[in-house]
Amino acid sequence: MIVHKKLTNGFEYIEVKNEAAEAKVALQGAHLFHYERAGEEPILWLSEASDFELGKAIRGGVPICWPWFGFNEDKSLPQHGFARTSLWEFVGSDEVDVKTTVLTLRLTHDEKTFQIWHYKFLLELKITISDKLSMELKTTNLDDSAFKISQALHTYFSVSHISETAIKGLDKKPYLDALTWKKELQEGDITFNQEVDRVYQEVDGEIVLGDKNRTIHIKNDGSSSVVVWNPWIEKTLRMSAMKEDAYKYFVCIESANAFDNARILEPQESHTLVASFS
Ligand code: TA6
Repeated sequence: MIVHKKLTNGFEYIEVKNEAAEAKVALQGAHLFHYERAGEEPILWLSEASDFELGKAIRGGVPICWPWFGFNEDKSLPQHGFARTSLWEFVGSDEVDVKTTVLTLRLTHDEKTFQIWHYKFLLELKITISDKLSMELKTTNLDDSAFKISQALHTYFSVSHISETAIKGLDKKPYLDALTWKKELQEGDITFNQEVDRVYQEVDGEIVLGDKNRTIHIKNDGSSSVVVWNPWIEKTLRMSAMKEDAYKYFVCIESANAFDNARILEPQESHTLVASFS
């Protein structure tokens, strides 16, 4: 079942239910903000304090950071780009079988995007909702000049408690610590007892997120960086749309091409970033 919903303030989203899972995707940002397998707790975290307002990014789910990840050199431009606050077009849906639904959304250049970024592009997102969730973000350069993109599927995973959370699969991987801007090497699993904001590089295999109740397997393709972020106590108090204890209940593991892994696309060239969670 696919239902197109609209809030009184004009905010629109698509609700999907099939025998394996349910999901909700906002047209603003093609932002998946709910995904739950039948009979299980939601996999994505969504802030109780999040706004569903045009022009403001939803806090939680899977914001799409594009065409840049993090800050732009021009500090007047929005952090993490404009895709997450732009209105996407809902292209269509395919109920492949009783347990699998595919949604397609797209964003292309217009006068608004030209004010922020001077290139012609097509950005397409395919979301497969089943007992596994998969997201494919395809960028096509429609311009006469090459352009550079960095990007992330900035997934907020819900966890039982951050102190019971461990991430496997990044042992011995180099990372840039975004708190100190130093290059470091991961030793063992990642656990949390303070703020963590790291961009892991040269990532190729599966990443496994475990907490007290469950294990989630994350596979990425077309991506060699993974961002791991939890704001901990102090930063949470300064974040928009987060309650003061929010940091306890999520961790971001982001399927990315960031910093050294930014991609240059020649005219007519495409690149696809894929993330899947099971
Ligand atoms: O991906 C980690 C990060 O870049 C952090 O530095 C943190 O600020 C976060 O993203 C959230 O950014 P936002 O713009 O959504 O507040």
